[in-house]
Amino acid sequence: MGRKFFVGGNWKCNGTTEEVKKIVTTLNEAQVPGDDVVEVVVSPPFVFLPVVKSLLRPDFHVAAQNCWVRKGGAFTGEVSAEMLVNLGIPWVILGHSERRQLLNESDEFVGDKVAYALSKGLKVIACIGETLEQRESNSTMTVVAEQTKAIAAKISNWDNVVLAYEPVWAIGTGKVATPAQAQEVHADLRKWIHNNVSAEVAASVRIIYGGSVNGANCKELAGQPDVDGFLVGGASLKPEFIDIIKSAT
Ligand code: G2H
Repeated sequence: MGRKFFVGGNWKCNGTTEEVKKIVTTLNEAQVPGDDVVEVVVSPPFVFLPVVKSLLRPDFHVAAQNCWVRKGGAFTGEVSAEMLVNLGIPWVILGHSERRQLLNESDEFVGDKVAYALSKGLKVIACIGETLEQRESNSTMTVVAEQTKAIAAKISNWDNVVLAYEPVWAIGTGKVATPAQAQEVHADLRKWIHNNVSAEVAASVRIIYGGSVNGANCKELAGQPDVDGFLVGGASLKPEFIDIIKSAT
C-alpha cells in the first residue's frame, strides 16, 4: 500500500479562543480530498486542545505539540502522554527544532520521548533537521541520521511514526527548501532507514517536509516522490492551509 499523504498544522504558541474557533470553522467548511487520500492533523497549544477536538470535523485529527518524557508526577509545567490519551488526543509532535534549540532537548531525550509516547498509544510526528551552519559544512545527512538514530535506538515499531524533516534555516524564515533539496534529504533519509532499520519501514514510513510551506510552494514540493506531506507552521493559521491540504492530489 502507498504512503497516505499527511498534512499537519503546527499552530505553535499562537491564538486566542476566538481565533482558534475561527480557524476550526474555516477547516470545517473546507472542501478537501477525503481521509482515504490525505490525513489532516492540527496541533493547537495545549490549552486549546479540548475545544478544538470538540469542534473539529471528525475526519481531521488533533495533535499536542509536546509531552513529558515519562509518566507524569512532580514535573511542574509538563503535560504527560497519559493525559493526552485521557483526553482522546491521538497525536503528538516531538523534537521540534524550536524545542531542541530553545529548550536544549537532546537527540537522546527526543528518542526517549518518542518511545514513551508510542508506548502509551500516541502517534508521533517526530521532527528532525539541520541548521544553516550544518548545511553549509555539508553535514546535513550526518545530523539528520544522528537524530533519526537516537529515535531508532529506542523503538522497534514505526507504524505510528511520521518523520518531519524540517531544516532549521527554513523554519518561519520564508526561505523554503527547493523541491530538489527536500527530495534529496528525504531520499537519503529513506535510504538510511532502509540500511539501518528495515526495508519495510523505509518503504512505509511517511517523511513529511516542514519549513515555510505555503499555498504557493506546496504543489511542487508535494510532487517529489519522497515527500509524503507537510508540517506547516505559519500558513496553517491561514485559509491557505486548505490549498496545502489539496496539494495531496
Ligand atoms: C516549521 C514549520 C512548522 P513554518 O517549524 O513546524 O513552521 O511553516 O512557519 O516554517
